[in-house]
Formats: sequence, structure tokens, C-alpha cells
Amino acid sequence: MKTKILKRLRGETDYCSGQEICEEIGVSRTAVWKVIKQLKEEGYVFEAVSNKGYKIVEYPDIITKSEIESQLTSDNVVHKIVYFDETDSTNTQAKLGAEQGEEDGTLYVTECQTGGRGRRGRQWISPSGSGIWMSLLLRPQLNPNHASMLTIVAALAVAKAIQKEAQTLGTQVDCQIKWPNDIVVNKKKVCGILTEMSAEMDLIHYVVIGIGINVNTTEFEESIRDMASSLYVESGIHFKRSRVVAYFTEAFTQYYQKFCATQDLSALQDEYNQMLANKDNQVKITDRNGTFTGTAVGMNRTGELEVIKEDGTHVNIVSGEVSVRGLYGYV
Ligand code: BT5
Repeated sequence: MKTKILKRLRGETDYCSGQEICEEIGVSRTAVWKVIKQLKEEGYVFEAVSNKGYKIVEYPDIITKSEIESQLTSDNVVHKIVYFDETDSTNTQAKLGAEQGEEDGTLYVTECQTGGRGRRGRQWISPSGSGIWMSLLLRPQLNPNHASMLTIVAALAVAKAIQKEAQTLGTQVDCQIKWPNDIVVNKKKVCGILTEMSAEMDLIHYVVIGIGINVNTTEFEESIRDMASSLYVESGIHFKRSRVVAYFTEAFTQYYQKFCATQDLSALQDEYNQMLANKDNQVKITDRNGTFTGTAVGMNRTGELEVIKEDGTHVNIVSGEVSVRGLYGYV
């Protein structure tokens, strides 16, 4: 009910009377009044005029269930939000939910993670109040070998969402994607993605795509200060986190549909490569066998990074136990 009322008010630039809301949503005046009281407590600012009704004039920067759900489009892959004020890790919660039968298209979101995880057991720093820490549970009918491509689909959708929000705010942010899973702005990491899966040889039980975005963060822990940044630091503008989430779900829906139709990245490859950090530049590849340098040519339709080695041979780098860096730093 809260989501419905918020959605109704959000879609209205004029005043909206309590009576109209009651009739449209089929609830009592008292129920509407209670929800409006709750919303005020959460930081929504209303203008109320007698005989006309209510209008929201200011939205708080929160990422609660109803704040996000009230912005989701109807044809969205995401149709349910599970919100926590604080949790260990939204990836862990999404996996637990999946084991308990939670449906495809559920997005787990939190204000703060106490045990945020990066790849291979690394830590993901997830303070309260300024970031987006979310995990999307999917149950795709895909070959498990293709699931890692979902990281690419998500990275593209995050980049698109950041650009769209920047546009909404009348600015531009030059987002790049550091293959495979980081979004960088001005060569600093503003987003990381961790995709996890439960599968058998030829059947996916579920995939969880975890996304961390530093949105309005101003302070960074010593350990990441050199390489991390936020959208606010890089643009000087406060982004509305819930809108970034909503834009992400819209963009993800579009890219995911294209991906599912071909089961590869052929329809997304060009757009991804336009944003690829270090495209046509020298990179340093480090894997189990050592380090070599080469020129990054682009991502292919299966999500591998094509690199031309100094001796002219072409190699396709598979994500996983590999690090790709520019010659002079993190990007
Ligand atoms: C990633 O790992 O970049 C994947 C991060 C995924 C985080 C999301 S948040 C929601 C969901 N729930 C989770 O528990 N995780 C997901 P990786 O490529 O391994 O990068 C990790 C490295 O990034 C760390 O070792 C640090 O150097 C750096 N790092 C940690 N916190 C950071 C932050 N907030 N911003 C930028 N860099 C950070």
C-alpha cells in the first residue's frame, strides 16, 4: 500500500487529494494519513493545501523498498525489492533467499553492509548513507558456462544508469568500464560487481549479481583511497540513489533481454567497447603463469578481452584468475 501511495504521489506534479488516493487505491482516509505521516518521518517533504491535497516537494536520498518500488517500470526484470537497514552482505542474503525459493527478479538492497565481499574473498567497503549495495537474484535458463557474461550485462547497465542520472541532473559523467567488472570515472573505481552462481553441469539454480556503487561518498578508507572514488567526488553533484537503482533496473532489463535472445554479448559488445577503459592502449595482464603486456583490442561476444601481445600474437583473456591493469596504475 505504501508503494502504491508513493507511486501515485510521485507521478503527480499537482496536488493530490486524500479522497482521490483513497478511491484509486481502495484504502481508508486513515490509512492514507498514516502512510503520509510515515513518509514525512522518512524525510519526504510535503506541501499540503486545504481543499486541494498533498504534493511531495522534496524526496530524501533513501533506498527503501517503497522508495525504489514506486519507481519501477511495469515491464521490469526486477519486480520485488527486499530492503535491510543493515546486513552482512546482500549477496549472502540473496543466496539465502534463493535457497528458500525466492523468485527470479528479486533485488536485495541495503543501506550498509558489515561484511561486504569482493571477488575471491576480498573485502568490499560499504558504509552507510552514501552508497548503493544491492544484489539481483535471477534464475536464467542459460548454460552455466554463459553465466559469467551476466557481469558484463550488469556493468553496462550500471554505466548506463549513471549516465542517465547525470543527464537527469543536467550534467555528464564520463563512465568507463574496466574489464570485466569495474566502473571507473577519471580512472578511479566507483563500482564493483560480484557475480555468484549455484548450478549443476547443465542447469543454473540461480545467479546473484552483486553491485556496489560509491554514490555520494566523500571519505574513503586508507586502503582504497588511491584507487576509489564516488560519483559525487568526480562530478561535484549529489546523485539520487533510488533513481540510480531504478535506472539500473530499466537498463538491465533491456540489455538482459537482448543477451537472453542470443545467449551471448553480440548485441551489447559495441556499446561495451565504446566504454572500455584502455581500449587500444597497453595493458599488463597478470595470471597464474606470470605477467605480460599487450594492447587491449576489445571485448568479444563471449565476454573475453582480446589482447595483442608485443610479438603480434592474439590472445583472448578469460575473466577469473586474472588481473588487467594499465601500465601506470589501477586502470
Ligand atoms: C569487486 O570485487 O569489485 C566486487 C564488489 C561487489 C560489491 C557488491 S556490494 C553488494 C554485493 N554484496 C556484497 O557483499 N558484494 C556485492 P574486486 O574486483 O575483488 O574488488 C575488491 C577490491 O576493491 C578490494 O580489494 C579493494 O581494493 C577495493 N574496494 C573495496 N571497497 C571498495 C569501495 N567501496 N570502492 C572502491 N573500491 C573498493
